[in-house]
Amino acid sequence: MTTYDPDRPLGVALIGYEFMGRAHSQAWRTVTPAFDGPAIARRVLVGRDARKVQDAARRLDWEEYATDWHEVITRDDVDIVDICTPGFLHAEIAIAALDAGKHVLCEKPLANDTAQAEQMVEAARRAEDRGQIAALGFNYRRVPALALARGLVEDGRLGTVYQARADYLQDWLADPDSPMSWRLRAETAGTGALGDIGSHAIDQIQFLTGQRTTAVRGRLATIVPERPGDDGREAVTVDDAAWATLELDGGALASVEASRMATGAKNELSIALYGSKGALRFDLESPNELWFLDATVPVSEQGFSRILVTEPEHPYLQAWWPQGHVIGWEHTFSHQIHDLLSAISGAGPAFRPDFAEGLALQRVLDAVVASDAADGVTVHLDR
Ligand code: SOE
Repeated sequence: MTTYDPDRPLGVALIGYEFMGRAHSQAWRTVTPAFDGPAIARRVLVGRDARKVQDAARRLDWEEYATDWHEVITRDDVDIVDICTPGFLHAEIAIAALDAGKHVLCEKPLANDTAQAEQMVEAARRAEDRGQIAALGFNYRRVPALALARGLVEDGRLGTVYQARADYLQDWLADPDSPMSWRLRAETAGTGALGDIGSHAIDQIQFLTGQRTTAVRGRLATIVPERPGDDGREAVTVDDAAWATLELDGGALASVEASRMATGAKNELSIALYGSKGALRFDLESPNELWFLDATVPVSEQGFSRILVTEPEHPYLQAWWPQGHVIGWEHTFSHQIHDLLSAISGAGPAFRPDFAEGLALQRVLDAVVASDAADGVTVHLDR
């Protein structure tokens, strides 16, 4: 089991070097110059294709590369295993790494189905008893504007939250000739827009309101049923778009929309919260801005005001540049790693979300699928 020794750098192994692997690599590189915290060593980048992973390790600045994650997770000089693979590999790697005594950071969603997620939570419980951390990477919790929004809700500035909305819209599948990939196959991705980006939207609703989902109605659509594959047209086996309404345990109602076919929307996570004392709005395409309406002032003076979330007083901003010098998407991953390292060293709070929260979210995703299969009926979740 790995125990934290401030005199020894924490060794990191990253599994996966595509889009998310690159984003995490960037964060492992930038976290130390930006934040105080434990020293780290970017030991090894892992991928199946030797030539590609060797090239990626050089470009992304890892000490070594490897093609077999089984060997890497038992290395004595590796303390943290960061999993950026497609979802169908999360469970096997995370469970093995936790059982080998390592801290684990796993990209969202936790798994491709609830059964896998449950096994991961069991492994996490065993590991947590030994002092290890099993962290789940929902990076948008670390957008400073959204962390600020959470703080405003917690401080009661919205009063009772009546309703919430989160839409995550992308358009990279709007062209019906966009090719097949692992993200479009159920056996590798689980679900489509629902799990990939709808999961962020649902996580934000639960994170920002501090409420849990108790009931779900959902619809899924595969708008383009076949796309170009290696051998001609191949069936798409996941959703292109998903819709859900959520009932939350604090009484709020929420709506969620996720689409990869929303023409013109590049990476639009737009969120709104409406409460008895105020309202909030956020759009990821303007990530440094949070819009707040204080409904406790006279109606004649009410209006949404734009908070430029770049002050050193704002969450995570002290680590970066002087006020007004905006930060972006990639920084959310540095914040995530900073929080993980703080939890490991004991300098900060326990890392959230953990695997148990990932399982709870997986149950919401499964409920959307079950509701869609039953023509949109309400699916209730156990508390
Ligand atoms: C692809 O749709 C994707 O990279 C997601 O997998 C990420 O979680 C999201 O942050 C951006 O879009």
